[in-house]
Amino acid sequence: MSADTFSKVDEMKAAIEADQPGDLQALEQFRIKYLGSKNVIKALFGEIRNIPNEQKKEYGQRVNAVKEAAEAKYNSLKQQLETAAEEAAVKDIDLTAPGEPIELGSRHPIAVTMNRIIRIFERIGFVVADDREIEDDWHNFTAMNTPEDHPARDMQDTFYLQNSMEMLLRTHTSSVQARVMKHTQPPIRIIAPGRVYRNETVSARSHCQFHQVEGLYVDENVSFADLKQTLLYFAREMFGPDAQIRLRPSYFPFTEPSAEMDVYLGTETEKDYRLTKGTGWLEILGCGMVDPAVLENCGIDSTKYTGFAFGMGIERQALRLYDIGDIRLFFENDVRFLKQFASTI
Ligand code: 2U9
Repeated sequence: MSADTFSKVDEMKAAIEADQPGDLQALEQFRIKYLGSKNVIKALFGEIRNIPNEQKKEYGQRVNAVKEAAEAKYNSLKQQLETAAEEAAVKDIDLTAPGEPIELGSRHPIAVTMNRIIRIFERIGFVVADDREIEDDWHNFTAMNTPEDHPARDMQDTFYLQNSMEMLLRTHTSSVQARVMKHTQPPIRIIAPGRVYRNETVSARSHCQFHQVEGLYVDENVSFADLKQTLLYFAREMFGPDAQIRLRPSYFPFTEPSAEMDVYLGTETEKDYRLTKGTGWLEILGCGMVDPAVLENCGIDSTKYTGFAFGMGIERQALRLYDIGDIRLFFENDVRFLKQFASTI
């Protein structure tokens, strides 16, 4: 009985030696058979209870040697076959073939328009400020002098985070400027470009997300004349050296006095006639002197400092610059649309 059992071990040993898996698939079958959780060597170990006590030790050692031989064979074949498979895979590669072409992208027309505006203000000393898009109610509304009952605070107009009227998607980048004022004393001369959100029905003319560039200048003796001259400079850089501007009185909670600025494009071309509804004047931004309450809210002494601020939407200017008919195209990421605006800025 025991001789018979010992010979089974020899047979297994011979079988393992004879087994020559030629590829990784066959090697996996080898692994399952000899080393897997239900492997055949386990049955040999099971036979140990039928072996006389004085032979148990030798039997155990021999079965162990079989197991080790299977493991060694598996490991060395694995390495050999993997190397062979890799070599076979690269053998057919034509190293002289040209690489896959990398598709070149182009700047988004909103980014191009925004960068143009940023460059213009950078030339006269404004520095870009950037901050979060998910804001708290204080920086977006309270600091900006927007009263509790102001319609902008309504859920109809602003996206609040679920279950919290404290956190929201910023409705303007003024919140960035409030944050800068809280940690910096004047002189402050910043522009805050970025994406903002309003709860509006999406149409060809308006969208629930859009981009703004806002500006802020706070120092001693900053006057409305400084505001007007800065904006005239901007209009001439953006629209050409002959550009004319006009300011119409307006109202914003965060500026006093406030105004809206129009640029004269004329009515000579059909496009300008259409854009300006026959008046020649195009409204491009809102502005005003920063309300002293806003300065105080952000820790700036309003008896010592004054400031001006302005804000403009980018989409409308980009629509005009590129003669695009529908604002939704800016947010659809259709490569056929975006490809048309190759630009380096
Ligand atoms: C601080 C104080 C005041 C920024 C300003 C406007 C006027 C304005 C609109 C233009 C089109 C928003 O994108 S739009 O819908 N903005 O008319 N924005 S004054 O006033 C500030 C900013 C920061 C600390």
